[in-house]
Amino acid sequence: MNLFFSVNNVVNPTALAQEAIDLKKQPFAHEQLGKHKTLGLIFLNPSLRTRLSTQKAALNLGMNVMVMNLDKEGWALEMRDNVVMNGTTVEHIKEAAAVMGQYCDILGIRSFPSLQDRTSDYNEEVFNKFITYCGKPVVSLESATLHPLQSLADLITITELHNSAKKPKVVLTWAPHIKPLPQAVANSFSEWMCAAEVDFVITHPKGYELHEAYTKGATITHHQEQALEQADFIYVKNWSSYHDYGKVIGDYPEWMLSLERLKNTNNAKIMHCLPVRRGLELGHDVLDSDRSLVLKQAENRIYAAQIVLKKILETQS
Ligand code: AN0
Ligand code: CP
Repeated sequence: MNLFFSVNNVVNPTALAQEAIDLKKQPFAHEQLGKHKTLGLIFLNPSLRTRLSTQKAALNLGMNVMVMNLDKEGWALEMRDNVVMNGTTVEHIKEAAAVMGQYCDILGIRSFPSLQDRTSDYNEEVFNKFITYCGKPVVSLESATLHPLQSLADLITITELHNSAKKPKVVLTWAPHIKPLPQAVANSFSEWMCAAEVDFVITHPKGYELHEAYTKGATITHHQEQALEQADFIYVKNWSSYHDYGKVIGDYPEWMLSLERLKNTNNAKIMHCLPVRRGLELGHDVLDSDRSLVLKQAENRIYAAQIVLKKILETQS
């Protein structure tokens, strides 16, 4: 593997999740693999889990890690080609990415969408420039459209907790938020679930339809109540509109889940990638109950990152 950007970079997502579960039992079994190898983690946006779990995963594999908050600590970057840089940008992505590629064996990059220019965001213009100019294997730490390490951790979590021979019913439900958030987590969870052995349902208010490239094979409904019936796992996430791009087109506070709203589910477990706004996106009662898997998901971010870094290191050695 030399790119981890989407589920399409993985031959068998179910098998990869299982390999991560095996790795979790012996996290230090491959600590020679990353010896004298350097991982660079480049952030253009904030992060808690991605930064720390990916760093820990690399340390478990014996790698060195360098972290750069490029948005705050780096020179202002120019992303456009062939412009006269007589404005506020100081350094071009061409040089910046190439330099970081010289210092690192693998690079991880977080770059959120603008939520202004849908074409640029969905063409992954920033992320693709990094790939082109750094010349090293790249792991997405969440790009404009996808968050594959999160989705792999989510698949690991569902695989660990599902305890019946029957396929689990997994529901992705839109949740309220006051700010426009990316579609990346929802797009990504959807494409991983469509590739996994689950019955997958997406529910959201009208106008919050995701780009259909990510939802092929999913059942999609505007009726949340109906979608939740007999659910085994419910994944809660807000996203802004794709069609009215980057807009919050309605508040829908009634879409927030509380324990009361879960009574027709199959004792469903509740998932969220975090960070979560309590009382707005998800009820305090749900987050504080044993139905919540949010901390397990966050823990599994380590093993998602570790199996991906292991695959890349194995390709290099
Ligand atoms: C980001 C998002 O929704 O994509 C990151 C989630 C991992 N969340 C926020 O900006 C609050
Ligand atoms: N879930 C997730 O990616 O969290 P961070 O934004 O804190 O990395």
